[in-house]
Amino acid sequence: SILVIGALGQIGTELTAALRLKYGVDAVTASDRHPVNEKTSYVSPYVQLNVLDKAALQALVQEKEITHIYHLAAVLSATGEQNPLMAWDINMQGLLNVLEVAREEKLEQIFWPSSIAVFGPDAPKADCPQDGVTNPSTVYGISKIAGEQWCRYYFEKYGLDVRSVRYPGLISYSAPPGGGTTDYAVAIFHEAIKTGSYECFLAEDTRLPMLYMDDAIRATLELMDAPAEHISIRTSYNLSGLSFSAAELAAEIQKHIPELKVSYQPDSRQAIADSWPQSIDDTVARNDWGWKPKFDVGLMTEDMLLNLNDKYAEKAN
Ligand code: VAH
Repeated sequence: SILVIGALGQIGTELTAALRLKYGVDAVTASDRHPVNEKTSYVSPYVQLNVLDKAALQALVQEKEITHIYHLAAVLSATGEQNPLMAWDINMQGLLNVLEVAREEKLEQIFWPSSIAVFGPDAPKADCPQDGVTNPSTVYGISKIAGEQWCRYYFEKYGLDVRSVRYPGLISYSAPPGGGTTDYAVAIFHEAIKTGSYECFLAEDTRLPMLYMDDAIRATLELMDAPAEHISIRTSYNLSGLSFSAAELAAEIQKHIPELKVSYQPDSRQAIADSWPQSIDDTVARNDWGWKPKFDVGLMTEDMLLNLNDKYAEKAN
């Protein structure tokens, strides 16, 4: 059966739902470090698990007869810069615990997300290639590039079927992101509906690689379903979907909510954003396992507003 680690996070909530739709609710155990409460009831069967506790992870894998792990728990770029060594410990030790348990328990497949944050200021800004130079500026990026090398090591040395994609900034309406530099692209939708004004923490011309969550989840499932012999990248696949500036996103939302007012007050996250590519080349993913995004900025904006309006309408009732 399947274990999702970090099931309460921005990706985890949606990946848990998608995996349950595909394999059945009882085939997927959701876990996160939070204790069981009313929020976790939405993703039950749920187990509290701190991925830094290797023994607890191993016991859970044995008890639930886990064969696949989707390990999503991590500290993101902005939060990581506030507490570098904590971010390194959680991101690195968490992954190593998963890889070791997977090896010892002979698990069938592991998924682990990397990020375009593995690229730094000396990587190509436009259409950054799969083999672009990776000198990350953030601890988060360092933990992701190190993690990619560990994934490849466990594949080559132990034959562990670990697969990974370098997610761009992810935009979704289900669970709020936590501590990312691209979170502005989610917050702006909520503020557009709630207050009609948004103060963006990045400059208006900041252009970053982004992906709509529906596409990100589909990419993950398609990668995991691809025949092993088609997988030529055992570090992590570049993934691309959208690329837009903060101003372009604001303008797209204003087509639906003309009264939206956006101001731009760059903060410490600007330096992180400026260190990343503005767009990504994902030719290798397209060639190896047929990746193709479906959502452009227009479709994404419509889908986000539609679902958030419903969400806020429910709250109002
Ligand atoms: C972050 N959302 O902002 C994550 C992601 C490419 C950005 O890694 O840290």
